[in-house]
Amino acid sequence: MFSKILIANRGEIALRIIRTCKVMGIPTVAVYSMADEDSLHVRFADEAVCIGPPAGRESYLNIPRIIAAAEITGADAIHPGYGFLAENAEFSEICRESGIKFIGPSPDMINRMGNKSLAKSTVREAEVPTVPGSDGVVKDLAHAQQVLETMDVPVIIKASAGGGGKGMRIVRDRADFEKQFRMAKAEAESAFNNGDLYIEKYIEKPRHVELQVLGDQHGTVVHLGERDCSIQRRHQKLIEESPSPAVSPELRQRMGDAAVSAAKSIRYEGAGTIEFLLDANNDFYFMEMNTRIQVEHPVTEAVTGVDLIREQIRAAAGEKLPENGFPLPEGHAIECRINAEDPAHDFRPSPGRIETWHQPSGLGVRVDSHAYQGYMIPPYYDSMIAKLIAYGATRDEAIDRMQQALEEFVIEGVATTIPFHKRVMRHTKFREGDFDTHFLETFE
Ligand code: MV4
Repeated sequence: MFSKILIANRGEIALRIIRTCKVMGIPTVAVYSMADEDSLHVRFADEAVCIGPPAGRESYLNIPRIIAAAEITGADAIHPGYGFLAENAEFSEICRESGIKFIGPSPDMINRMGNKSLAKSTVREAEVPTVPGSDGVVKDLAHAQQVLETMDVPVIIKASAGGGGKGMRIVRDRADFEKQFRMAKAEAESAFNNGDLYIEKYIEKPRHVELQVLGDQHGTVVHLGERDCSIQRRHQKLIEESPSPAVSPELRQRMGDAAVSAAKSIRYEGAGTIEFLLDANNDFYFMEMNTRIQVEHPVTEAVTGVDLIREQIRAAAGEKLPENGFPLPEGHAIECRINAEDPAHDFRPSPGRIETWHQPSGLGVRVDSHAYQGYMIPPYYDSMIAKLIAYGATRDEAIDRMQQALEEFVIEGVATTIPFHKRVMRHTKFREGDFDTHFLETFE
């Protein structure tokens, strides 16, 4: 096992990782920017190193400074959390060259899944369902038009180097295709320095259902059920739950098998997520693989009782997944992301000082947060200040507990997404589990 872990992140996830390290008896090193001197992760870690000015690229994205902090403190492993360097193949490589274990996948695995077109062909070989469309990237406009001839509209043009919704173009009218293709190409070239595009049939009103997987260094891969992340706005998830109200035991079996095949196709190690689109006919298609721990991992923890950060650390240290697998998921969990954003004004960021902070508690209630009364929310990073997770025996019980917890949560001084979440929890369609990725576009 590792003798000391450096956490290359900030905020709630840094705190979350420190907690598990403490439970495992592993000393921790926090790194922090000059904007985060008063952040809880700095106080809760055994040691802390300031790595630079507030801007991400000078601190949490600055590879030489993070490696130097690990070397100075004698850390033998780095946990990257999510965002920042978590899916940076070069960072994984530099850790390896520096003799520091990156708690996450190899550079190869990150590269393969980071290229969305390559990821799709890789899992397709492993018999994972993928959306019909071009077989890999289209080499130019003429090739793209040839592919289009064989398809029905609407289609979607995607950037190989994109992901998370960046650089996508929907084409409903064939006459618009050429223009959209050129624009997508220019956008991909400037945003990602890579103009590779591929084409898919556009799935109307899908649900976003993702499978949590865990792999070890001995070739074993298991899944821990699904999360439904359909409630999102401009590709930012706001509410996630497990299990998905749309997934039957039979569908779960098939999606689980597909997710395990996808991860096995690259001999995946550690925690990963296989994203699927689920259409109105209950057909599912591989979308992307995320090679990191995700923000919404606590809903899976709530229904399985598995500490996913602990499993990441164990896998990175070469330990085997448990012989008898993990307990089957039980009950229902929902997560609401509490962001310092004003839902009454188009979710505009609302940084500043938290004047009042009273967080909820009670049976089946979990709050993951680095914030506290008096905390200054810096304007430099993302706006999430807490994750509120409610668990119950049934979905209705989880929603009732979430509603009660949202009522108890008092945050003053900054606007938050709490009022928005209260409205969603009351919404008939949400209560019925009848929603898709377009739910918020018509939410009133
Ligand atoms: C799609 C799609 C419909 N059809 N692909 C958005 C993010 C990226 N992971 C893929 N995305 C989509 N790909 C086909 N062939 C619809 C989306 C999509 C979406 C997916 C998941 C969650 C929210 C979404 C919101 C808009 C579009």
